[in-house]
Amino acid sequence: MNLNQCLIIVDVQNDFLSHGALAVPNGEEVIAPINDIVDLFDTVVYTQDWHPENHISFASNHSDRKILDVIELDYGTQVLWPNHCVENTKGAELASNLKIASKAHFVKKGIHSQIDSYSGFLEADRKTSTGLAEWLKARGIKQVFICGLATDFCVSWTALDAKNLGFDVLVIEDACRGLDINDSIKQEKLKWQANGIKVTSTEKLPHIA
Ligand code: VGL
Ligand code: ZN
Repeated sequence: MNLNQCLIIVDVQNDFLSHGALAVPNGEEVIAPINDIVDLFDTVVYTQDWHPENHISFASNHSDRKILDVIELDYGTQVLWPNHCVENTKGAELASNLKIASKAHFVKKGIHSQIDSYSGFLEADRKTSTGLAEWLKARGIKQVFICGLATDFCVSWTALDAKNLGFDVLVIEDACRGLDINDSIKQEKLKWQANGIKVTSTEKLPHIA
C-alpha cells in the first residue's frame, strides 16, 4: 500500500448497469474486478453522476430534440442523454454490491441544472471545480488509478483532467466498460496516449499499488 496513491471509482451507479436508464453494455462486469482491488488502497474516491430533474443534459428538457442529439451550449457541445442519475433516486445510488472502502470519499458531479460534468474534477464549463483535486492534493496524493463507467465519457474525462491537474494517471482497463458511440472508446484511448495517461489491469495492481 502506497499512501501517495488513490483509487477513483467512477459512476458505478444503478442507471449505468445493464438494466439502467443509461445502460452501459455489461456495466455490471466492472463490479467484481473493482471489489478485488479496493483493499489495495488507503484512499478510495467514489464519484456519482447526480443530476437535478431539469438537467440540461437530458433530451427530455429540450423541445424537438431526441436522445443522442448533439447541441451547442455556451460551454461547448453537449450530447443529450435519457434522464439518468436523478438526485436521490435508486438509479443514482451506487451499485448495491460494490464494495465501499472504510475510508471512502464521495464526489457528486453534474449537480447544477445548467452544466453537465463527465469529469470528477471539473464541470463541462471547465471552470467549476468539484473540489476533488484540492481534496487529493491536501492528502499528498500523487498518483491516481481510475476505473468504472463509462470508459469513453466519465472515466476518460476524469483521467484527462487528473493528468492536466498534475497527477500521474493510470486507467485500469479491465475494470471499465464503455458506451462506444461512434468509435468513442478508440478516440478516447488515443487521447490517453497523447497525454501520457497509462493503462494497467487489475492483475498487475498488486505489484504496483
Ligand atoms: C456518463 C453520460 C452522461 C458517464 C454520465 O458516467 O460516463 N455518461 N452522464
Ligand atoms: Zn450524466
